[in-house]
Amino acid sequence: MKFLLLLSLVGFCWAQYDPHTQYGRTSIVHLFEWRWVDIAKECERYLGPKGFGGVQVSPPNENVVIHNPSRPWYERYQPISYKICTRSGNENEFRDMVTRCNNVGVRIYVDAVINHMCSTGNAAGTSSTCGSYYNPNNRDFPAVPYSGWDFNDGKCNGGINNYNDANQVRNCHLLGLLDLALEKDYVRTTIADYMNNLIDIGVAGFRLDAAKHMWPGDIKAILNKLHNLNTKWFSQGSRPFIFQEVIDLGNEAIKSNEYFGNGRVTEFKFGAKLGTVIRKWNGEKMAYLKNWGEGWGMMPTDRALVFVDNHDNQRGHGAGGASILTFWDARLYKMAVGFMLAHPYGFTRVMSSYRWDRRFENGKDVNDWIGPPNNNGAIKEVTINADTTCGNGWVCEHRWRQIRNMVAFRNVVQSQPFANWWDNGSNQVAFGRGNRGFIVFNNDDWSLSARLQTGLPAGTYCDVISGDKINGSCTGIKVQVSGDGTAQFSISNSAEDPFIAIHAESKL
Ligand code: QV4
Ligand code: CA
Repeated sequence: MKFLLLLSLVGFCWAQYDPHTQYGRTSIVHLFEWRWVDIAKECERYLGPKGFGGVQVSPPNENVVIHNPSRPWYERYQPISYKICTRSGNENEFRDMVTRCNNVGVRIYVDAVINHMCSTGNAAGTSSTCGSYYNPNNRDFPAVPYSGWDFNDGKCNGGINNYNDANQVRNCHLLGLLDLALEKDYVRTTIADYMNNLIDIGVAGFRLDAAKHMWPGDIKAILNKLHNLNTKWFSQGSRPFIFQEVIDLGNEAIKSNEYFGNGRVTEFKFGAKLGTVIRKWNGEKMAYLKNWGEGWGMMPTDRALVFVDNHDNQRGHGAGGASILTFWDARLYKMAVGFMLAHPYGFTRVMSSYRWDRRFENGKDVNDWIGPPNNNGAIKEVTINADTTCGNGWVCEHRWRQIRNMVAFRNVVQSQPFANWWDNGSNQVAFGRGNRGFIVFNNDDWSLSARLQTGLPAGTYCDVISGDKINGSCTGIKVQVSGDGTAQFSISNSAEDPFIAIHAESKL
């Protein structure tokens, strides 16, 4: 009996770290600002067939409508109520998306904005995505309902001036956003009711927005109120997957590890450091990546949610600075995403963006606020071109051959150990994953030519970066692995994509 009890406890506490993706699916994609109807279609036509594990969706709850500037993406981080009613769609469309994605093995993770409501900068009224009335000045949100009692004004009614004062960071206004009193049971229950509605619909878990600004104990109290996942798609007793947005680059009072008890935590050092290495700034070189992961001062791999860029730092918000690689730096970006997906560290999230008219003044993009492609405020449909890329201004990085194929690579090498590291002491490196996969990078200004131990069985393999294995033949480079596991690699430094990846399922 004791063993069973232990098992259930381990199972219970373990689960917040488990994304509950279908077996063999190891990454999720952030379809930033997509409409629910488009996500449902993408699950069925692409994400399911291509082995994606799930989708992080933009906040589904009613938000403020900002007209100055005109409908910025960030209005969705200013809640008005917990009605599932935004520019991405209504509750029926949300339900339909969750059902259709789950039915093809693709999970849905909700961006939960539960630290705050809208900013004090908004005038009272009904300028909201579902028409609900609100008055930030007297903390009146009747569509929840929240009133003055439910906010932290008694503790702090100013901004966060000192990020080394944990009380300020948790109890004051992040960016002027009205801070909820999460120690109150009424507030905790109201938030849990919102999240439980989503859980009962069939979502697999949550991104907790601005988690650094919430006390870990308050988060835990809310999580303890959450239902188990819907047994229509998840096994009995499954707990919601939790990943908490905590930006910890090591220079503030608040540390990621304070949040480990609640679930996984976003590892922002990952993208910031990898961007610096791939850009070869500050004397960094890829040869130093031999001990990538905890060796670089990052959190334990089983607590980390990792990514190259996110919706904030791809446009200069949040953290990471100029080193962050994005789709705007396509060639280097593909290398960084390829490295992330091949390496065993962390649970991986791929970014999927929209283009906007960047305009730099004094080094800052003054158009960093621009929202998703739209027709007079209505988000545009994600159209799919004949070459499988996206139209209407959607970037669809997750559909780029190199990235899509590396998502599959990660699935094929799942649970295989990091192996057969090689480097030239500079920016030519290679490593494998057991006997299931191998990847080689040339980020030097000269060509790579080397015979390397791949760890793979003998045979002819299709390089999934330069092409695809289609009907048993390869549309790209072919790699011959000998009986001793070695293969000759040649990569020009001027190649379109100066890296090669092969794996057990790309064997011809
Ligand atoms: C302005 C002033 C404030 C003033 C306020 C008064 O800057 O000093 O008090 O007006 O009204 C937008 C504007 C911002 C404005 C604010 C409130 O950019 O200038 O404040 O609205 O009107 C996103 C955007 C923010 C945006 C916010 C709310 O990034 O620019 O603010 O949404 O619309 C820290 C946190 C981290 C956070 C990161 C951005 O630790 O948690 O900052 N990241 C998450 C999300 C992010 C989101 C929020 C948190 C807030 O990833 O997208 O901020 O929910 O690092
Ligand atoms: Ca707070």
